[in-house]
Amino acid sequence: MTGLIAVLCIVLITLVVVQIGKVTELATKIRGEQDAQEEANNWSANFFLAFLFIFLFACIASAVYYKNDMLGYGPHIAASEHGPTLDYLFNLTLFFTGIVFIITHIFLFWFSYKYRGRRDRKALFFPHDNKLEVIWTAVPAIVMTLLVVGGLDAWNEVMADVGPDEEHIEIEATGVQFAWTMRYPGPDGALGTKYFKNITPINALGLDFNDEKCLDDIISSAAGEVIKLPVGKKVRVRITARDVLHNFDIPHFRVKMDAIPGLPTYFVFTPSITTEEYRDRLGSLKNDGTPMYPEWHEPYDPEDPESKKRYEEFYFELACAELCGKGHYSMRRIIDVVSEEEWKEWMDDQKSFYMTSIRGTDEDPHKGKLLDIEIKERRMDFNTKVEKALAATELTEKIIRLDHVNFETGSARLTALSRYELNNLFDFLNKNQNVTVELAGHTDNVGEPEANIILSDDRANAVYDYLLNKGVAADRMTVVGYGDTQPIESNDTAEGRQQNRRTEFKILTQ
Ligand SMILES: [Cu+2]
Repeated sequence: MTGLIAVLCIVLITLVVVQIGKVTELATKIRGEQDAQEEANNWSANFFLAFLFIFLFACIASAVYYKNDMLGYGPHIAASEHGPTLDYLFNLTLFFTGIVFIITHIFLFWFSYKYRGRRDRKALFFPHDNKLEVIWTAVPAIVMTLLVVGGLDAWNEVMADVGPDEEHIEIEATGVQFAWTMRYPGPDGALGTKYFKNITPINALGLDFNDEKCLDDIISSAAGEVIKLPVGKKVRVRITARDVLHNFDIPHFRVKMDAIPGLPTYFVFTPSITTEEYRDRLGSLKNDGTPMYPEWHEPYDPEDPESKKRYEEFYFELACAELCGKGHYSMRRIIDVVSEEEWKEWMDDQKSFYMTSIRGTDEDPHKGKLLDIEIKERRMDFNTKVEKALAATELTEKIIRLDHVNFETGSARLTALSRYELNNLFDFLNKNQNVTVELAGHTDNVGEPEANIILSDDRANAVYDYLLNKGVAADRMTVVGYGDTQPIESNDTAEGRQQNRRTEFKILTQ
């Protein structure tokens, strides 16, 4: 029905237009062709003049009106060290093209007005003029050369890579439909290698875990996770893509670079303003106490007038500036620039991807082996425990559980990895020759109590034998098998029973 009405409307409008045309034609014949032509020319000329003023006014007015929303103007100063260079270049280009833009429009429309067709005037034209040709070729050429040379200079400065020994933080951004996966180097400060053939559903970047540098790398890919960066520190971002073309864009930093599958690119920049400082800028007040930028003082949530103000919720943004698919918009990530101390604290809290998602799984090439870092950690852990026990006065506090000493199921055979903890114990006894210890075995309550006593005794003896072989004097160690008589947790749950199956040592003298 609506379609039919629309068609009818179009037909009627066409009829009206045709009729008007016929009437005008008749009127022209009555008044004479030339008069009508001249009248039409006058109308057009006036419209051209009106357009000139309205158009130029609208251009300038809109620029003034939207000034505070444009990068480089109002509150939006560049938040990186190279940013002002680019802003300057943009403004310089805008200055020259702006002049040309205004002059060209004035000439175009003013001439159309002034030299409109008249019966008593004949058009004058130059077929050729060398002087004019030279002027309007040379002037743009000189201006263009200046802009291009300035631009190349800025390009070389902005795109310079870090020097061989220059201090910087190397991070990696991988564009995937539809998210940015960020990788931080972890405590070793170096990103590990990756290879696309290693990609699995869990190992989405294809990290090579045989490369030690990969083991502490931190990965952040969830859209809600904040990307933290330290202020005043040079950051080099390796930019890659896993599927299609993406574009790594942080407008406030004036950072923008294509992310190309198979061709890594990079961008080096130094954040120069913290998020907090930028918020202060957006929320700044005039001398009379009114907001400098009122739009930033509106509630962040338009539905809730009590919510925080927009400037208080401001974050820098990472976007994808390439139309990479229909979920393209969801690649937005927020960036928080903080002080170096705060950044270090935050980094310390981040967990390595390998340790949280790969360690111990079938994808782990180090499965069944202890990593150097784990050995070191366990040793530190052990040393803190013995120091505490040596300092303690209560006898119960002198008992130390050997968390990493394990036996094969139902037997008194030490597992291969137990030696690390036993070596820690040996080192301790070796260093503290006055210390004598009781080695104690415990079991859960599964099975016959007598059998448990025997098993725990055998297990404690296995530890005794290990230490004896290493050279600890026999008279410094006593062995006790407690069986299931001293549970530390309830035997009703699997976890409780696991806690109860344990090997301990007690410092008797020191
Ligand atoms: Cu994208």
